[in-house]
Amino acid sequence: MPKITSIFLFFMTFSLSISAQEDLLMNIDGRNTISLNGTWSYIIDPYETGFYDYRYKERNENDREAYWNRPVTEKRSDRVEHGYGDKYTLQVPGDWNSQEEVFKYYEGTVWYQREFSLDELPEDKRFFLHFGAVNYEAHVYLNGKKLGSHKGGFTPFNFEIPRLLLKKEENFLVVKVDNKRHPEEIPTVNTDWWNFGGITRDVHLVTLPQNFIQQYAIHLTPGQDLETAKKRKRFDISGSIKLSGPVNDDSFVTIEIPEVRVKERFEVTGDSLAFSFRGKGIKLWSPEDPKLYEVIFSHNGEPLKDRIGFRSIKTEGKDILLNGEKIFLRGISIHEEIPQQMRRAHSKEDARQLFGYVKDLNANMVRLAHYPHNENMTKMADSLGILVWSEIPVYWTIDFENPEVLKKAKKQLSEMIIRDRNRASVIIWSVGNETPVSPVRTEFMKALIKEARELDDSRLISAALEVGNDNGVFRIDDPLGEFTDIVAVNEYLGWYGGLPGDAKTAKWEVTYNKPLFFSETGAGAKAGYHAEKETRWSEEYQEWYYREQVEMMKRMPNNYSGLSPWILTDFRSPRRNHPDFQEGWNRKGLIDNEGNRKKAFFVLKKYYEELLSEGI
Ligand code: GCB
Repeated sequence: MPKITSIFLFFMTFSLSISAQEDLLMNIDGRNTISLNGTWSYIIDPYETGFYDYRYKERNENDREAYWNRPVTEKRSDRVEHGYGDKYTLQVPGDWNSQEEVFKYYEGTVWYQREFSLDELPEDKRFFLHFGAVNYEAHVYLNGKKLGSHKGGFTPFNFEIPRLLLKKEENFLVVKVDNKRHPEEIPTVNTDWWNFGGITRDVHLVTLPQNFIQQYAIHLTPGQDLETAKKRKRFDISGSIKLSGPVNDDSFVTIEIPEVRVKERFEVTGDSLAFSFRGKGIKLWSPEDPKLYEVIFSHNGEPLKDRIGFRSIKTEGKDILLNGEKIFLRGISIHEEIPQQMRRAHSKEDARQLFGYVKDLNANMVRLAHYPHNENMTKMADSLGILVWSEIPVYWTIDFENPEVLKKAKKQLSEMIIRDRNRASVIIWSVGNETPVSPVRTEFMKALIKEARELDDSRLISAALEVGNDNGVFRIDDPLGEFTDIVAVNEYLGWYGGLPGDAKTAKWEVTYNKPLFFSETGAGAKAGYHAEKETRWSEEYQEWYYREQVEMMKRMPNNYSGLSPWILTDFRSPRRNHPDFQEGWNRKGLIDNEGNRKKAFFVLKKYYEELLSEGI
């Protein structure tokens, strides 16, 4: 091929790959991958010198001082003012804040760089770079070319690598990561958690055939007569498959569940398929028996395996029904943090630690606040039988007027749902937390709810709302409650206003005939600080708060369906600056930053134990 044509083709493929960013790959564990985790070099770049020239113009692609380019000097007189090396390194996955003192409070740009080689570079394959999450904005460059960029700190993304760009040896990979907060981003500038920056989750090179299964969703068909299905042990199963591109005639996808001898073959036209079939002998997934089946999707002889549980979740009037039976959510809220090491959680080991605490509490549910947590959490929840509330960081006062912000929220929502809609544990998608009531905000949130339902009609939708206190009467009448399946509220009676004892006389009124869930309640305590119960920050105060709350919960109207108090462990927050009790920690944890259980932990544990023994 003459040189000119190959260059032309190269740019064609390149521009195509940029527009294909939306094509998220899911089930990375089931694909053919090479891990790019490990030690990366970095440059800390608060002025963004690697990105802008001295006139503050974006550098052009071949600029030697662009930090995406390999710094080379050919002659002794050549000048280069940047470089990567062994002296400055960070571990991936991981936030940067916990890895080097210089990063503790850093918010800005850091360039990550590593090289990789491949054992083989088959002509008939396609290659993608997949990131579990980068907080917040990532620009990805390979061998001096930009593959694309992504915003959103807690959701996955991928870029295709144009074939001609990839080499067998010395691939020079650079990621510009920027965690600066902005008013028009999600979350916005104001939160109550640490803005951990960096490549916080796994990085993979994924090798795929020319046409492959990009995404799939599979679940019990909503709306079927579950009682009859359970009696007959024959369930309607349905879902969809999206291929990476349109197929020629006579193309098939097969779905197998070997344990129950399901093998279904579906013809595909175009690039997608909606399917349904009967599954005989399937045992439903539940917290008591979190049964998972190996499910194999195959296209062109390429199998893609997953472990999937089948269950139904819906509401009926004031109740939440799991597999047709009323369920009470004994929950706890969690941030994605390992407090002992002041870092973001990311690994299986981390998930094991957090779920160890959850199990010890006798909880059956977690609210993964306030953003989608890493995939190890939802996968482990699947195998442990823990129910999950998963949320996007539409938190407090984001810019509801701005249509661009709505687009960003929808994008994060869809990335969360596409990644996790085959996790039986996930029963609730939450579209936000404590957003201030106004018509524009309600329209914004309604648009998110609509989007969530379009992407997944097999789960419940919620949002954590606020509640007003009218002389001891707590009225839940936020107009958003009309559109969610569960009315969830955050409530802090006795911490933000009043004393814990005020819970004794509090009255609750809910405008909606829907399940009521307490998505937060909590009080701060410094572990090891003991005093009379009226003394703020003492373990006794927090214990008192929990005792009163539990008693109040027991008196709740009959639509009360569960709670996820705030919060499992103390967590880092720059808003929390009391010099003795906080020192940069939100102290509402039931467990402190060294893993010690505070007195209140045992109050909640006992309540959950009682509920359990009553079969609730
Ligand atoms: C809330 C927020 C949560 C905060 C918590 C607190 O209502 O939803 O993100 O951390 O209160 O501790 O004040």
